Amino acid sequence: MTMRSLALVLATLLSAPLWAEPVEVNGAWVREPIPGRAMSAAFMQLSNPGSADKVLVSARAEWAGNIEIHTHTNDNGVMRMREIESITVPAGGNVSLQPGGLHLMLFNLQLPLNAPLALELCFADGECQTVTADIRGMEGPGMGPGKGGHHRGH
Ligand SMILES: [Cu+2]
Repeated sequence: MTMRSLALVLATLLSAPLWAEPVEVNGAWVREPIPGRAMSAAFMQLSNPGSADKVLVSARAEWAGNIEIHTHTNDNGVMRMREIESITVPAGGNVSLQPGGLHLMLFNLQLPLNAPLALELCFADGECQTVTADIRGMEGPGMGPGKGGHHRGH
């Protein structure tokens, strides 16, 4: 076998869906807790390069006693949070966890928090992956619109 044909075989193997591709997580951050409160929220962009939907069902971290998946609903003009079972990241699509929308609710925080924070995300297919999150205040960067498609680092 020539080097060229070996390279072709390897390229074919590497592009084959031998395992589910992990969800790509960008820009994960945790809102700096209000002083005296052991509670906060985490936000991030999830994108799914694979050909199967990925369903986020739970998250855990050493620095948080409990983490719930939350969304906001507009209840006659009043924004309320409620717990949901899961977040589906569609095949080839992406989902934003952002203030005012989907988020991970963090309870029983071990204060003070120190970045980078390791956060484990677990999916319905049993796969878990660890991401790292920064800590940002309410006025932190990246909360405004218009940053779509700009991925900084991996
Ligand atoms: Cu919440």
